[in-house]
Amino acid sequence: MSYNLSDVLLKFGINCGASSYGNGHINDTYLTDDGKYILQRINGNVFKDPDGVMNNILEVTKYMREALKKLGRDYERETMTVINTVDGKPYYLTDQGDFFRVYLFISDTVTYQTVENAEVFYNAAIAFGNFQKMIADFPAHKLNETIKDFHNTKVRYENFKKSVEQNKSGRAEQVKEEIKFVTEREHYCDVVNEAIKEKTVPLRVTHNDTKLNNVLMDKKTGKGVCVIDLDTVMPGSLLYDFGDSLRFGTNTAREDEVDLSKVTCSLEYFEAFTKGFMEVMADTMTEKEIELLPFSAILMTFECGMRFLADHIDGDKYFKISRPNHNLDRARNQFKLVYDMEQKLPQMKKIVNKYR
Ligand code: ADP
Ligand code: GN1
Ligand code: MG
Repeated sequence: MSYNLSDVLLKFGINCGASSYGNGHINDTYLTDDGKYILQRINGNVFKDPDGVMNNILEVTKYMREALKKLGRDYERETMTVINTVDGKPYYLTDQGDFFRVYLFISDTVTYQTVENAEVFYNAAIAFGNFQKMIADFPAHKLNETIKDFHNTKVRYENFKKSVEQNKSGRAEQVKEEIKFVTEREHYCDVVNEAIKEKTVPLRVTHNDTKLNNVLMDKKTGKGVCVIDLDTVMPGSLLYDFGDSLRFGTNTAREDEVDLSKVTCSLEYFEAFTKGFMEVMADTMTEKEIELLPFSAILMTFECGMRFLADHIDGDKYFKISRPNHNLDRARNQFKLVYDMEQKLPQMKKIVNKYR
């Protein structure tokens, strides 16, 4: 569905055009021509409840704004600011059922699509750690579950098996090796679930999508400015945030690199992130959380690869693709990374122990 973006922006009282911006797999992001606002079309296939999503974002950003105000900090830079429509609503629902929202554009920042050096990743870890710390006491009951069982790996596994059984695209026969890679690792799926159940890993308010390009870094200082992409802020485990950052950031290649010899887990980057995250969070972490940090990197990479493979078998219904077999390439890439992390688990444990 294509929209006239100027018409959409008028709904927010903004008289301007806009063009594509950013690299997300789910939503469509645009920057207004005057450089002042970010416009986003939210993927209604993924986020079925616009009120639920926007309510979470409004509550969390309000909470952060108040905290930042008290600290005398720049709350228009360090948290997202939602711009209402002229009717006073936080989003605009189109006749086609899509919804758009607008944020203030946070200027003089950069986002990285890969880790360029260890310092970038260390700074990202501090930013994600601080975000987690800042919302630690946010009342979780105010949050809607915007995507049910988002990081429940067991449920993801069950859904994966359904995708294979249904085989909607007819592609399952061609990916037997990859399916086997997943089923051989079924035992991973319940490790964090069990720890949550037995309360050795506490439920916290977590971000749940801590890719490197979801933190804006200051152009001059390189330090984290603002954690963005708050659609999946929900109760979850700190292990999801830690693991997902490492999934993306320790990969020595892009997430969709097809030359798998380039895909390895950088222990240097693992250490940089661990150092930063532990500096901020170690004093609030339980023994079990610390113990599971290295495994969480494997788990989140495995889960993401399984989701890419399921979507390939479903016929590419969830993640945006820009070439044939894109989701299969992404899945193979993640599985190579899982394999490499499995080999490096002892070294990863040593690094965590160094910073505990
Ligand atoms: P997606 O859910 O599709 O990943 P994001 O919310 O992460 O969408 O936005 C995509 C990209 O747009 C980000 O990686 C970032 O570069 C940029 N971006 C998003 N919001 C802002 C903002 N308020 N200020 C500056 N840049 C932003
Ligand atoms: C999606 O929206 P984006 O590109 O930041 C996905 C994440 C995956 C990631 C893989 C809502 O993140 O869960 O880890 O792609 N977001 C959603 O790159 O499903
Ligand atoms: Mg994003």
